[in-house]
Amino acid sequence: MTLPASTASTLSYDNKDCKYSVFYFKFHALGACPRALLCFGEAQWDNKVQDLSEWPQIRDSAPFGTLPILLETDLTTGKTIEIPESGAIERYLARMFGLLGDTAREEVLSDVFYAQAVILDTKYIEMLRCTFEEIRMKALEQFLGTTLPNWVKACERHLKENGNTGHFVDNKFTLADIKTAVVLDTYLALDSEKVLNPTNCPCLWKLKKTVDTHPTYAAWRKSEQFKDMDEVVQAGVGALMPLDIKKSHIFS
Ligand SMILES: N[C@@H](CCC(=O)N[C@@H](CS)C(=O)NCC(=O)O)C(=O)O
Repeated sequence: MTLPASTASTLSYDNKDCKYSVFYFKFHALGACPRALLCFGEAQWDNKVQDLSEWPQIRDSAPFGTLPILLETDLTTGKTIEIPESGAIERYLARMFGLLGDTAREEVLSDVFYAQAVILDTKYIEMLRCTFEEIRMKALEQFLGTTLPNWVKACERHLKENGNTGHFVDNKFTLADIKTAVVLDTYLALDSEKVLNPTNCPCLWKLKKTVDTHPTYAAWRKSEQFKDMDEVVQAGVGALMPLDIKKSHIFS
């Protein structure tokens, strides 16, 4: 991780003229939220796809041997910052683009529901992806029957209290909205219709629509690059469990 010595000025969230590169593999997973945030920030960015076959030779040059990595280039000074760890990248971009709320109250609300989306996604990966073939279908039943509905219920309760604005925090976009909409893509693609539908979770449905119809993000979701990654996910995850990636494109 190559943060410059004087991080105070680098992290002061002034209006720097920057461009960004997201280094990740050719699928959504942990690359999806950083890419979405760059759309919401109307940033100048590109998607650097790491070929899986070349990854073993490159792994040692990554700070923690993993991707995603965000590269920020200050266009005025030419200085670069390399940031690993998806959570750090997401919070950094959210802060840069004013997506962490404007007060401590707003920030903590965003943090809580951001954390919930991260925890749910970690459970999904542990229960369904990194598991044995023999128990995957049983784990899917438990995820769709208990884990996902519990998360949906908690989100609905808060979103309703917030007036069903399509946001977790008042009437403004925060990291929590964006992370939630991103992780929902995966669950919508599963056989989750009983849980994820406009009658059972009207407020989450509205949040998903509010995020996915943001013009810059909607354009990214319709891009060839995004479609290519959809295909990779369909082939890879679809080989492990029933999945139809088209179902994640309800609104864009
Ligand atoms: N805690 C890290 C985990 C990153 C991670 O495990 N990335 C995986 C892809 S999803 C990876 O780079 N795998 C390649 C490897 O481990 O060699 C983060 O959140 O960024």
